[in-house]
Amino acid sequence: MIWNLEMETMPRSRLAEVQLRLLQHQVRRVYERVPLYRQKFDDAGVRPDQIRSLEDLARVPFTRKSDFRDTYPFGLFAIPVDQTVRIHASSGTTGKPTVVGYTANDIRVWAEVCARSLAASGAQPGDVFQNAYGYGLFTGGLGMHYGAELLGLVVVPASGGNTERQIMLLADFGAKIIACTPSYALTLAEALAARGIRPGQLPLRYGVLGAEPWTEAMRDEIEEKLGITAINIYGLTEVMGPGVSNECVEEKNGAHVFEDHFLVEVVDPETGEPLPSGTMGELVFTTLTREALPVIRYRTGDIAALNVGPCRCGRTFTRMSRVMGRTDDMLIIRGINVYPSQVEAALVGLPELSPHYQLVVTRERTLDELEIKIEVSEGFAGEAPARLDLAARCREKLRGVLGLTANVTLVASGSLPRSEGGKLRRVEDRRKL
Ligand code: DLL
Repeated sequence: MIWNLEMETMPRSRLAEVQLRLLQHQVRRVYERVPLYRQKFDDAGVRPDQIRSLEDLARVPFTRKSDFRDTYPFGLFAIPVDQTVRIHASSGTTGKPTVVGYTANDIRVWAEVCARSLAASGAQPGDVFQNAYGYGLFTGGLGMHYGAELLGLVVVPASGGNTERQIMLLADFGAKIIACTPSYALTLAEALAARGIRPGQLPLRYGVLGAEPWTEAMRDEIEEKLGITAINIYGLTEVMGPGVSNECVEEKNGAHVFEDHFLVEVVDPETGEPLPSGTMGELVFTTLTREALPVIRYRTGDIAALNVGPCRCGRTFTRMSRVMGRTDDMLIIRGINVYPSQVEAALVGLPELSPHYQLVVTRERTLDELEIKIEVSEGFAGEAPARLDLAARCREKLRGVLGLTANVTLVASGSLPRSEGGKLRRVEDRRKL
């Protein structure tokens, strides 16, 4: 089902007109209201009135994750904080999170794109929808929640985790659609199998899966083991949350970007030059309608390609491929974004530790595990109880900053690999995706 027929199927020539009008307005607005944007524009010698075509956007400077950090917490807001109705946040590259705000209208737009996403995934008004994305600062839970209500679904706000309860709710309330990370969908599949529940025995038919990278092989496995159609949903906090793009159930071949709200480009990650449709590069988004926190040419770090060709479902919005990689060292562990530099930020100031650490990510069956190896400082001669206590303190501090529990292993001074001139690999990702 197409939720917004008029917008989602409009001719691309008309879409370009809509986008240009919104872009010009948005660029003027941020120039007037957000000091960081004014500075960037001035430095680049670009004036808002010089944006006369969509191509002119290429002259506008990029926004990066570091711009959020430098203006933490509310410096990128285009309105006073007291005019927002909600704040969300995601991991920053250091100890402080990336903060975003929403006006009442931003929440309406977000619900609209999430309703479109759910409808594109196979949901119909009246269906029971189990929302197993985390509720809280993470955008997944509340974003999908509002979209589902707008679409007219019966929402079960299960939030993340607690597999036992998820299964009880699936069986008793009879959800037809579930939203969660793809890795959690596999966890659920195995838990159901362990209880002797066969795929197809539950009313569950569709999964709206995202927030982390996954593959076609994973899709096949999830579809087979859960007996559902698995659909890819993409989004990021800086741009809105879930619902920036979503696959259609008809084709399952690329996620339609909701281009009347999010203008998408693909650029060469090295040079920043725009790349033609079909070429892999870094996704860059400009929000066209967001009021509280407009972002202009935000460099996502996500590597993907666009396909503007027509789609069997009738939507005219361009499709993005799966995210094939990252330009930075961000990891996604159990759906939570983790930067190695956060580890450093969490542990700074503990004299018993050296600044050398390593992250090892594994996947036990379907669940991600993070081990953090930390070298103790040269002089540290703590015996077993002192080591245990130190490890526990590290675990607590890391949990505060990362938002997830890691296994901490203290290792001897000098035992972790050192850089030999090149990039030091602080991360060993042993998951097979
Ligand atoms: O993960 C928003 C979201 C919630 C999307 C629920 C989908 C469903 P962040 O926590 O800010 O926001 O993480 C954004 O996650 O830049 C990608 O690297 C990655 N990501 C999100 N969706 C996908 C996906 C939410 N479908 C970051 N495939 C993004 C691959 C994804 N990577």
